[in-house]
Formats: sequence, C-alpha cells, structure tokens
Amino acid sequence: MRLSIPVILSLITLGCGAGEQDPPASDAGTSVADRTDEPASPEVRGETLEALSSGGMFIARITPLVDPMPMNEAFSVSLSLIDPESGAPFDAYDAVSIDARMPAHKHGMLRDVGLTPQEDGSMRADGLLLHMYGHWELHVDVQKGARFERAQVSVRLQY
Ligand SMILES: [Cu+2]
Repeated sequence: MRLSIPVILSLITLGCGAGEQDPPASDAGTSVADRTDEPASPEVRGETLEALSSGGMFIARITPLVDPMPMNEAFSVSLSLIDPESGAPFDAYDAVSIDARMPAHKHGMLRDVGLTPQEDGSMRADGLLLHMYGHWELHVDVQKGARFERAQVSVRLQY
C-alpha cells in the first residue's frame, strides 16, 4: 500500500518535465489563480488559465472544475471575461463561445459546449471533452458588433 505513494510522486515529477525534485518551499504558492471574493468551495478546481484576447478587448479566465483535466471524459470549466483596463467583469459583448482544438492534428473537440451564466457573473461550460492526449488549445471567442476576438490558452494532457 505504501509503495503506491512514491510511484505516484515520480510520475508527477516526470509529467512536469523539469529536473527539480522538490520546488523550494518558499512562501506563497505558485498559483496565480484569482481568489478575489470566492467563498471556499467544496468543488475541486484546477489552476486558472488566463489569456488576453487577440485585440485586447477582454481577458478570459478559465478554471477547470476538475483537476487534472481528464482525457476522453466530459468535464466543466468556469469562464470569466474581464475588462483589461478596469479589471471589472466584461459583459459588453453580443456573443461568446468556448471551444478546443488540437493544432498539431488540425481537429477540434467534436462537440459544442454550452455556456450557462452564473450568479457571480461568470459562466459555466459543461461538456468539454478532450479525446486525445497531447497539446490542446482552449479558445474563447467573443463577438461585439463587427469585432471578433479570440483568447486562447494551451493545455497539455499527459499520460
Ligand atoms: Cu489529436
């Protein structure tokens, strides 16, 4: 039973690809996830991924509601759009969507993902499904009048 612990740890180390065994135990964590005024949630949440859109119209923050993101299994993320200048929630858009692609394989996610507005101003996307290991890009597309901008973050699904 005890044997499984070192095995798991070594897999994690390999998965990170870095040479360091133990990160220095300095203060604070490495996560830059925003913890604004969120209540403590029993829900598992992964690291928040953040990207500025192509034309600087908005920042997309994507927090997986599972950690790690699974392979070939539907999961959900929380999506927030932020105004880069004011830092306030960005809601002055006409349409928003989220999708995923594997650029190296030139294919997408094979399904559409609906977005459900949440009380805190974020959106919840259910039913994302990454059906292969490897490098994926999550796209958040926003249309505002004639403007169309995309924010994208990279995700690597590893064995
Ligand atoms: Cu692929």
